[in-house]
Amino acid sequence: MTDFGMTIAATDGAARTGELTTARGVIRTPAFMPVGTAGTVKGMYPEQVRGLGADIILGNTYHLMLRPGAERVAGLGGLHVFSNWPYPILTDSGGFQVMSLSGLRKLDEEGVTFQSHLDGSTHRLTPERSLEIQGLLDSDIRMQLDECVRLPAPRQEVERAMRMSLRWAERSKAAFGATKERALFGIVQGGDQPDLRIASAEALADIGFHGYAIGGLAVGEPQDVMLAMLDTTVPALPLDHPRYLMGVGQPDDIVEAVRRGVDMFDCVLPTRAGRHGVAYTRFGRINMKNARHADDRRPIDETMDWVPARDYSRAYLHHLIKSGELLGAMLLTWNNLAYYQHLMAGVRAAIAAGRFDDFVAETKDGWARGDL
Ligand code: PRF
Repeated sequence: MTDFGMTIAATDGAARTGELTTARGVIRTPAFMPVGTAGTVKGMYPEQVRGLGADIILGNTYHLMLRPGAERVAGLGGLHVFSNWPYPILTDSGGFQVMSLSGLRKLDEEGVTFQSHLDGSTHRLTPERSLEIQGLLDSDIRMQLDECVRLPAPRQEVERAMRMSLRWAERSKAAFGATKERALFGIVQGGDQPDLRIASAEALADIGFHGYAIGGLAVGEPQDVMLAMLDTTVPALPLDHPRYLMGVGQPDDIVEAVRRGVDMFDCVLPTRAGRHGVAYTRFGRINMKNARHADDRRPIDETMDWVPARDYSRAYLHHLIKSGELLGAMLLTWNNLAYYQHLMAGVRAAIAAGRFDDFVAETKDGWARGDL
């Protein structure tokens, strides 16, 4: 397995900033990947997502295999052509979505059989089939199939899932084979058990991957437990490979994970919260559904250089969201993704300038100030 070209330009404590080079483009790290579950970042034009500074987006094996089908996407030229996003795409392997979305499921050593959340039809994922699907989609970064356990869970259950995920990691690497110009990431599991986390990270590093994801967090545990797991896991991972914290998170989770050495993130929060009327801002989250906005002529934040924060009144956004209008969801999604990318740009610049801790303190002061 060749190196995947991660360069680290600067470090500040455990935080790092640099670049990850893929065949379809460079990813500036720390990076936030907007979630494009079904081949679309919901409510956003691809050009617009790119314009906000996203170097990479995420797609889902689980959704795309069910609809429109991986073989169909391959026949149509792959996910990049199909969705008009010619830049890097990371695909998740499906294990987590099977756990969180599908109906009846049966897990065995070989893989997982589950019922589609769309029509109840039966499907099967194995490490080999997941990698085959990710190959048909032709994603740039592919994830091993893993088993993620919701917390809290008994230690023996966490350990069983972690050990099976390691065996699936081996099989995923064999299935990925000698694929050129694409990357495969392993996924650390181990729940809230520090020794299991370290064992998982070390075993994955021995197998050898282009990058290492930290899975099984933000699944019901408090933030201090998640951060403690990062404190123990990250130092057990290779220094010169990207680290990706899956499905995280709130802006505050992201900066705290960067402080501990994480390079990549994805989360549905900015897009999902936008559709539900929540705006992310320098002053924390604003619920635009709240009646206090009904007569407020002010924009969300006129100091920001993106249209939805500057050019629309809170009153109008409130009206759109209350009326269930598409434009309300679109404008708030746009604002939220713009805020997340703005935050990541600030994070990268602060690390490069050696002032990451100050940046985090200032940023948190803003969030704590709240909306006026
Ligand atoms: N595994 C995979 N995808 C994920 C997770 C995981 O543990 C999580 C947990 N936060 C989000 N997405 N494959």
